Amino acid sequence: MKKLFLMGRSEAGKTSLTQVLRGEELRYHKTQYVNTGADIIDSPGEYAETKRCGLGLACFSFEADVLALLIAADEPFSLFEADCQCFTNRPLIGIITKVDSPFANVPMVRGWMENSGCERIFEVSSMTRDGIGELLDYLKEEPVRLTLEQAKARQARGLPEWGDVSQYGLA
Ligand SMILES: Nc1nc2c(ncn2[C@@H]2O[C@H](COP(=O)(O)OP(=O)(O)O)[C@@H](O)[C@H]2O)c(=O)[nH]1
Ligand SMILES: [Mg+2]
Repeated sequence: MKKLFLMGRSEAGKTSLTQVLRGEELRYHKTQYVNTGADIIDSPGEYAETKRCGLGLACFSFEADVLALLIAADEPFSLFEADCQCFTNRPLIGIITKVDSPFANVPMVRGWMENSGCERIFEVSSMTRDGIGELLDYLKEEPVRLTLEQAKARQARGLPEWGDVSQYGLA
C-alpha cells in the first residue's frame, strides 16, 4: 500500500476522502494538525492557503510515497502553481473531488492539475463513491523501493526515482 499525502484548500474534501478510503462513516471533522503515522496523511487546508505554511507541506511530503493535489470539481480557482512536482521527489497525482456537485467543471480542474505537473488524475466523489475503487487500486500497488545508490544514480541523470528507466540500464 502506498502512503498518500493530501494537499488542498479548506473544504476541498480531503478529510471526507480520507474517511471513505479508510472505510469509515462520513462525519465532519476539522483537521487541526498533520498526523504522518497513518497510511493516508491528511493536512489542514490552511497549509496550502498560506505561502509560509506551504513550505511545511513540502517537508511533510517526504513522509509519503505519493503526493496528491486535491481540488474540488466546483472550485473557482486553483491554489497550485505550475510544475509543483519540482518541490518534491515523490510522484505527484491529482484527485478531483466532488465530481457529483451540480457546479462541477471537471475539464477545467483537470487542466489546472496537468499544468501543475500531476502525472495521473483521478475523478472521485466521496458522496457517491464514484472513482474510489480506481484510486484504491492505484494505492494498493507497491511503491518503488530503491537503495540509496540506485536513487543517487537516477538523480545524477536528472531522472525521477519512480519512472521507467530500463532504457538507461539503471533498473
Ligand atoms: N457534494 C460533495 N460534497 C463533499 C464531497 N466530499 C466532501 N464534501 C463536503 O465538503 C465539505 C468539506 O469537506 P472536508 O472533507 O471536511 O474538506 P477538507 O477541509 O478538505 O478536509 C463537507 O461539507 C463535506 O460534506 C463530495 O465528494 N461531494
Ligand atoms: Mg480536513
